[in-house]
Amino acid sequence: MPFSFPTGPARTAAATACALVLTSLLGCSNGGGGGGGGETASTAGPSAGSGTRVTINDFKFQPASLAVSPGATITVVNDDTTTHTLTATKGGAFDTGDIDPGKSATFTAPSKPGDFPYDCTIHPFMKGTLTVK
Ligand SMILES: [Cu+2]
Repeated sequence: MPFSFPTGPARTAAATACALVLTSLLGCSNGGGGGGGGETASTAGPSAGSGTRVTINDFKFQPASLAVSPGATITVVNDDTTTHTLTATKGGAFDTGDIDPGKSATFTAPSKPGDFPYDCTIHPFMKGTLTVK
């Protein structure tokens, strides 16, 4: 019995301190997380959307020039009626391999900044440039 008396208030104080710490932690993580999340979302937003997508149509890469972040995943959609590839012209930096009509493929952008010209190995006149920045 005598033990519960000192422990009670001590506990309450501890709980209050905990609650305060939790509140400030939550406040911190909410602010930081919100800001960070916003930045991540705004970076990933365009990346996940049209920004990291190349569509092949009428023997053309669209857009022909694309700027992405290092290591970004790029989706290549073959909207044409024949098989195409999207292949880096130097160093084998990336290569989707054959993409059948109506299919899509993904590749990973190089991790170092620079301009990476690419073409279609089946139709070498098809050209584009991937800029990593
Ligand atoms: Cu082609």
